[in-house]
Amino acid sequence: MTTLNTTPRADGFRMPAEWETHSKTWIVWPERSDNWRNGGKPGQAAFVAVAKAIAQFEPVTVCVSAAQYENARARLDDSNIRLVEITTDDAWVRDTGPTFVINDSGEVRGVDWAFNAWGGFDGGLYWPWLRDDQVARKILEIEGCKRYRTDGFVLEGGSIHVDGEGTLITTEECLLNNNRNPHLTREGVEAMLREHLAIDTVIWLPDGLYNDETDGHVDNFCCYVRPGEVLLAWTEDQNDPNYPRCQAAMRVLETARDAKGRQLTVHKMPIPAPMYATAEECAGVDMVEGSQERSPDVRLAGSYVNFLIVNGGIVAPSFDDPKDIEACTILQRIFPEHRVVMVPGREILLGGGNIHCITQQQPAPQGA
Ligand code: KQY
Repeated sequence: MTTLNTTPRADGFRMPAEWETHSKTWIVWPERSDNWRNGGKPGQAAFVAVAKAIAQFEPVTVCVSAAQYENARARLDDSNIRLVEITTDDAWVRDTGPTFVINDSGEVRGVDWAFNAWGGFDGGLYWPWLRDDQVARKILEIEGCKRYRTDGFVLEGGSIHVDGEGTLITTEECLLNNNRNPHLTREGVEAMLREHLAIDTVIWLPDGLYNDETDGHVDNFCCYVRPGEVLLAWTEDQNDPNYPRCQAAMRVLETARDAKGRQLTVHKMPIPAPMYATAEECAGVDMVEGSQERSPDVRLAGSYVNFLIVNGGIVAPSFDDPKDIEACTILQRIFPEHRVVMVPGREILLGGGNIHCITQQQPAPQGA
């Protein structure tokens, strides 16, 4: 495999928007029992539902350990789902996989960001994380894609969203957190984003969703839906700890200009009613030193914004909440050319994220 010592921007590559055509979507099979309750079985069923929903629209590759290969192959009984054996620490390929970049000559390459399990020894969610830090390199090797490695610069794919036209949205809570790149200023972080994703404008939201264990990943809070238009998780309830976060984000988005000089249209997506793990669900998670402890007192960071755009479809979480129908209607209105498929998201939420967090799209070559 070739690791380049240039940057994507210098080589004429950019990160495409999620709605640009994909060649496939990647998923990693969940199995660690200190994150996924009951030995990972309910989580695996949830991931199967997501993989099959995506496979209606585009090919899916699932990375799985040798120990789980047989089980995963049997459960993922769909001719559009390929399995490859990869050792991982957990199952969040949005954050551990490569960020793919493309050029106009039909080439796809990947950025392999350094990964420290969402904060290393300062609030990170598990140790060791070496296998997860290797996931991007292994995927790029399987795909025969050239690689850019950002040794010393930590970033997770869930902490950024782009419009494919030079603008990126992120949160200060995550990218300026001391547990990611304490050696860099805001300008230093922006310089890395500019060079590796061909970004001209960074829009900084102050925070992500309340209690998001990733330190406020933007993909659980706000996303691009088309150039010049974003979808923001929203509550009108002043007693909800998300209220000031939503207000602060709205103030930024209302005054922002993107890389093309456009003002943004902001669509609102209601936040589902507060959700908590039950005592029984928490008891099903193995307790291991250094891993995230689960408690029925801690509100889960549930969000309908944590969906994936695929070729002709939207795969979004439902929560058995009356707002599920409204969320589906909003997504269908915003994406009239796509078919919205809702998949139960509670089990993935119990693990700490949702559909966008467990998927990584690989763009199709353009202009080839
Ligand atoms: O992107 C994400 N939401 C990852 C969350 C990791 C949670 C580990 N418990």
